[in-house]
Amino acid sequence: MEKRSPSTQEHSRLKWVWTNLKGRRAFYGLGIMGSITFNVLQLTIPFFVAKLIDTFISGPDAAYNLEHNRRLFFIYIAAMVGLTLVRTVIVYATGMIFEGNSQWFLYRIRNVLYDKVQRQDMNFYNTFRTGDLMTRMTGDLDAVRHMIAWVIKTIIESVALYTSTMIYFFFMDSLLASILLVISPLIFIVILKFRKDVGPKHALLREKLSGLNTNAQENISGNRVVKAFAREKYEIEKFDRGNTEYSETNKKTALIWLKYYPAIETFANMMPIILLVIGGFFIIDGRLTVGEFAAFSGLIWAIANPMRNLGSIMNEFQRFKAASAKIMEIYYSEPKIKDAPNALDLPDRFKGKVEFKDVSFKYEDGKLPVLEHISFTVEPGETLAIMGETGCGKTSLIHLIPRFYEVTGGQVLVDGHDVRELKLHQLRKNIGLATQDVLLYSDTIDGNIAYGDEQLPKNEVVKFARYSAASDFIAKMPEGYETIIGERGVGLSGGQKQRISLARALAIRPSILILDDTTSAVDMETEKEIQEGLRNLDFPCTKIIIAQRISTTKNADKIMVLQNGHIMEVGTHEELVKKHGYYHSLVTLQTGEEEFGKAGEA
Ligand code: DGT
Ligand code: MG
Repeated sequence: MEKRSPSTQEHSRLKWVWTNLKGRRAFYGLGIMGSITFNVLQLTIPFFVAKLIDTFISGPDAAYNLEHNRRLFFIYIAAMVGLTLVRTVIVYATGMIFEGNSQWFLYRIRNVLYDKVQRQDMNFYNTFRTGDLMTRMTGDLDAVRHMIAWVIKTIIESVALYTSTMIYFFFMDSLLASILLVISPLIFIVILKFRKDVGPKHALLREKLSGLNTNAQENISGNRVVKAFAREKYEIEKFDRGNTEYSETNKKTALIWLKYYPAIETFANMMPIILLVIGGFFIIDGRLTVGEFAAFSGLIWAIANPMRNLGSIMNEFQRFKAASAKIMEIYYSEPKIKDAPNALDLPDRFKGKVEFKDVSFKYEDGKLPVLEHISFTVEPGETLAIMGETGCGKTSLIHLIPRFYEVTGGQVLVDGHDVRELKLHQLRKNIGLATQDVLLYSDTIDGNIAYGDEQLPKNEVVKFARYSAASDFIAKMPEGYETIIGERGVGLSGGQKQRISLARALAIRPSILILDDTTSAVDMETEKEIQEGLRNLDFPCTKIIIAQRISTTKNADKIMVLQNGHIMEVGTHEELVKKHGYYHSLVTLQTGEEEFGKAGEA
């Protein structure tokens, strides 16, 4: 899109607006027709005033007409009043149509954008910052709405008014009209220069706003870090700097118009002067009647004002251009990870076999591979524990199972099928994942646990809370399961949040349960309780558990130790202890010599 010429880009932007007005185009067209009509009707009063003057005041038969043609006089007056009333009704209706349509468009696009954002893959979220996405869905959308509600309407009004007035002028006196017309190209040259100046400023302004929003968003959601480090003053100053820059850029953008404004104003003001001088001579020559002169001067604003409007139209158009580019980027974005055209339709519940075949993986924006040549199999119902030092690739590995990222080599198979052949929705519905960073919604505890299955009855919610050793602390909360969790889980301890997130993962009765360090923040006693719960689930389930504690992993069917993206050791607790490798040293470290001795003998 970047490579296209500016004019084609604008063309496709407007086309995009038009495409999305589908279903409302006729209505929008009606608004446009209304705009044209009421602007042509602006000619009513000057037209009839000219008629009245020439027929009853200054024309050669004025005295006669005043005596014998009274009826005509009243017809003219009635026509003036009647058409003015009609015009008022059309103005009102047109305003309603444009406003209604723009709100309708806004509603529609906002939904599409939200839908697009929701369906994006992880890489998208790594690329776009939340504050920027929010700007797109609010400020940028409003700029587009303004285009539909105001800019297009004003352009049509200006063109209709200018053209109809000019045609009327040509009918009255083509020479005078031509002289007035000569000014117009000059104004256009100035406006085109203005456009060149102001365009980049709007793009910059939009970036600054997005930066400001991102800063605010990150600070609000990370307020506890700010407080912990007592960095409020620093953050306020940082925001103030951004705010000042934004405000300065805004001012500079507004000042650009002031640079061009005097030229436009001079040209626009020349019109009445030209009319006065040349029109005056024409009346003296008898070329122009007094009534016609009155019509010219009563309508001179109708050709000067559209020119004055060009500045703000151009300004708003450039704002639209910057904003719509940002919106269209999301609008046309497609997740890279999506269903294959011939994706398999498996039975709703998977068996839960997970297999990695020589898997390698590298993040799109990363330089080095994170995983290399990983092969293992977990049979349905088995438990695999994954261990390894921080940063060795554990989280990256498990994220390949629900296909959050695409492997760069090898295959990830679930129930014997490459995950790329499965329907994403089906695959993910079968996986219960408790992520390393717990994010709970500002909803009740009940609502959080039942997130994956809204129909879950209350007693089931309690059961899953019991599995994850959360039922006791929930029961002690003031409103039990109806307690509303604050944003990002304010009001709950880390271990409590982890347990609710575990209950949430269990509540969909997944055939594959993946826990990423989910019990790291709970005490040993509770951990034991959770282990017990996980062993006694009332549904079959393959478990893949990332943990650092031997107590969590030792009962697993298989323990896999990763190092630097490679499998270093794999086996049961007993096998690995005998191996005297990394796992062995972990056991020594965590359970002490004595315990290790016992384990070693077993
Ligand atoms: P942990 O949770 O601290 O125990 O560490 P792991 O084992 O879960 O590590 P993991 O898989 O999060 O990260 C492995 C490597 O990949 C590490 O060098 C950081 C890098 N990495 C993680 N996430 C991203 C990402 O979104 N983009 C890029 N470029 N690199 C990432
Ligand atoms: Mg991790």
